[in-house]
Amino acid sequence: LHRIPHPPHRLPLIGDALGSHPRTPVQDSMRLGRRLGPIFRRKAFGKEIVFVGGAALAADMADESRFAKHVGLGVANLRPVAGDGLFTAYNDEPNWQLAHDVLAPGFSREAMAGYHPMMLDVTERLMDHWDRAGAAGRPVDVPGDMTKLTLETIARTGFGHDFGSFERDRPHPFVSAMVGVLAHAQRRNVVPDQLAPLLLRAASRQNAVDMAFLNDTVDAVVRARRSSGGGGGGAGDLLDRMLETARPETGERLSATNVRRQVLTFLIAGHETTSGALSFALHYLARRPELAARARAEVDRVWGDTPRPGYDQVAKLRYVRRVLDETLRLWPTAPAYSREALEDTVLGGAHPVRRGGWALVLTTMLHRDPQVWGADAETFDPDRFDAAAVRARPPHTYKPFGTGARACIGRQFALHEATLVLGLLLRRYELRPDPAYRLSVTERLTLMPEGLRLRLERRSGYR
Ligand code: MNH
Repeated sequence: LHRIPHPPHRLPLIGDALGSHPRTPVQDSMRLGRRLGPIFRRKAFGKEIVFVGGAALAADMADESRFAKHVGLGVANLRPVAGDGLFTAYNDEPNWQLAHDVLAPGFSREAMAGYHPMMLDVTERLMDHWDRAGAAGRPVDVPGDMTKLTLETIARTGFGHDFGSFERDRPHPFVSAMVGVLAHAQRRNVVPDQLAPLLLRAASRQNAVDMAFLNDTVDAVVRARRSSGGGGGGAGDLLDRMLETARPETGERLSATNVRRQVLTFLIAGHETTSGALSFALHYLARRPELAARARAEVDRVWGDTPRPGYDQVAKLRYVRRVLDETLRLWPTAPAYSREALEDTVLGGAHPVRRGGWALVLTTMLHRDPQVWGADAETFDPDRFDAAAVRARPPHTYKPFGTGARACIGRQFALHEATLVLGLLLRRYELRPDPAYRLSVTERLTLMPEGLRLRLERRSGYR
């Protein structure tokens, strides 16, 4: 450990905590990483965390024969609410493999094609809402509206449930409770365990209320399905799979408690990060009209004015997809993941790690490593993802969806949804940024552009 740099002025007890803010741990760590290099450590109140932001080291940690997902920090802090659900399960918990096997077919091509019309319906709801704002000359609240959109999408496609987000002026209470729980889990990382009961007493009480609300919401969704006798939309959605799929060899099914945790996991993991990705993408497109024009020209060329582009039409938007890839490079909305050593090993040929030892991969820094991305790594440039450029890059340098067996199960879902939505929005609107806006990133385990508002102009003659 002594060979890994840390900030120079370490104080007793609070360690390296000075100069960092509990609300911006990722951005503070990025600042440190720029000073301290590809691997560094931060200590506060006796807890020391090793951060990896260099591409070579992150690639070494992607070796599944020596490293695996570590359930720590923010992920571990979500265990009280998400338990052994897919995202928060320990690698050796039997419910991980069982739920993975039961749910993976829910993300197949065929399943996705079944979700596609519902994704279109939800985007049309958003566009009604945006048409009204545009006509009245009112700016739209981008992260707020992207959250409505992505929450409705996962709720309807996965669970046959309608939160009615677009009929509300304020966020659905499910979203407020979720934001509370995520922010609390982040907060617990920076408050020492011994002081948590004291410092976070009121916050813990609120957290318990939020958790109860999330569970009640989920229970109502499951109850409705059980009493309607299953068959949400008839297609066999995620909830049907959770309730009805049995392991062929053993007949084993997910327990009622586990179903509750999976539903909650998917309702949260299935919308929060996609909402951030869409919001950051719209920020960059509004700021860079020449890039928006290029993306829009592609949509016009590929879709024409087909009112409802089909499932297969979405993957044809290659440039729109690159805009998303580049957005998730600069702002991977799940900004870090942890990896632990399966056996005693040496990281990057230089840093001995004991079995069980772990480090946090800071994806935001990995994605800006100048060795891989060049001296202009901080610049938004979708052409970094054209086919030739991708082929020329070493493997394991781009990880917005994590890595290995525990990588994101919803990746195709998120990319399909986000490409479809961006395509529809670009085709219909010109995006006008507020010239005074400066990107401000808020952290609640995930990343989101704070206070982003855009004005819209309907393009004449287009859908
Ligand atoms: Mn998703 C795991 C990022 C969209 C459901 N997701 C992960 C991980 C990352 C991630 C990173 C790995 C975390 C870790 O190693 O600890 N996910 C994203 C991003 C988007 C996203 C950036 C959108 C953009 N995720 C989605 C969607 C769904 C989803 C959409 C569901 C519909 N994600 C999951 C689940 C896991 C996961 C479930 C846990 C998978 C597992 O451990 O088996």
